[in-house]
Amino acid sequence: MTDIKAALRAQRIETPSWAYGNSGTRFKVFAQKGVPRDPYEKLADAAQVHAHTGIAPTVALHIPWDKVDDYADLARHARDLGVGIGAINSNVFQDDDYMLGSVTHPSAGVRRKATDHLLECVDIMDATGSDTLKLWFSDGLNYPGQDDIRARQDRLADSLAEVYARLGDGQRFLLEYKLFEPAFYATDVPDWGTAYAHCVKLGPKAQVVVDTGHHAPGTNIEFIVAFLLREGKLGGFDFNSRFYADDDLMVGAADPFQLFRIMYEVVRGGGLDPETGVAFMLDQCHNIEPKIPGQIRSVMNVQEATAKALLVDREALAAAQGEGDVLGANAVVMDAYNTDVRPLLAELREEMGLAPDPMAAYAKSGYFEKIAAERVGGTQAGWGA
Ligand code: LRH
Ligand code: MN
Ligand code: MN
Repeated sequence: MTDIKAALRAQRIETPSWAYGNSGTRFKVFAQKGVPRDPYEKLADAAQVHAHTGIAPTVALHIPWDKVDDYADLARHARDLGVGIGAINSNVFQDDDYMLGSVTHPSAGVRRKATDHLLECVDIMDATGSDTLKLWFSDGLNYPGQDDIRARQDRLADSLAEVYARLGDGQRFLLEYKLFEPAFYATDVPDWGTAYAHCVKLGPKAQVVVDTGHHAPGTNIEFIVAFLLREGKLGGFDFNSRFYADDDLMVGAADPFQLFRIMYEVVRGGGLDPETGVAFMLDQCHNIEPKIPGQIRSVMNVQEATAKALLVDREALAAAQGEGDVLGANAVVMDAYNTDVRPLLAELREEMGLAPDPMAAYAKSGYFEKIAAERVGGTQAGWGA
């Protein structure tokens, strides 16, 4: 149990700046009280999540949603709040120029603009001390024949190579794949295989990020995780839940069993060891639920799944597997999944000097009442407008 607690204490879960701003669907963005008016206030809210969970010490930025004049100053502000800047997320999808793509666009001028933005994101990594650039491309096609699928792969490879060459020591990029949306016929980085192939060609500073919402229904995500981890190419996760498409709901809400299975493969592959660099990031939007508690709940959901994964009796499992004991092996896994880990986590938090129930502690803290009174005219997260 001491080992399990040590592993849980060492786990780090990164929250996204865009989870704190107003968001919605393409039908409606619902404004909530007290939402941040600028990136500085988003960091203050993220610091609350860390204060109550103890395991969320970094915040991902999204450029230009989190554009500021002085990024070093933003990083200093984060440090003052007890948090740090995590992954820098690029945005080459919210400009009229990108209607037909960004780095895969048929026009060299648009491709230049997109790649320049990615390079600017590396400058921001330098200024903030972030070690991770996250690349997601909305590039794709709506109709057969619209553009040359193969040429678009060449253009993608050229841009990635340029960005890769710009990375400094200790910096990396994570390439995110997504099955569909906004493109409906063909996406240029649609799956882990495409992302993996580009990353392998580039080298060790390029890895794949698995956004749990970016797969076809029924996809065995834990298999992808096991495979990428084995190859040293699992850069991290964008955690969220989906029922139908890229729903961006709270991780572990739709399918806690899937989250457990994913976390078991992480544990099995050694991915909880910080040395492996596997980043546990949330990529969610809280459209109808309050944002800070939504993030706290999500961090707790990942932590619960991790605790259950750590509880799997690996020796008993290996023995059952070795004997071909199908039901016995399955029972070992299900025993861990069916364990209520909440008392263990409450105990751990008390050992860490935290309140045992982060949701209740936040509700009691008065922080929401304070920001609701102080902040007027909070900004939109940038997503879902
Ligand atoms: C789009 C997306 C992607 C990015 C995020 C900002 O699907 O969810 O996962 O990481 O927007
Ligand atoms: Mn994502
Ligand atoms: Mn997404």
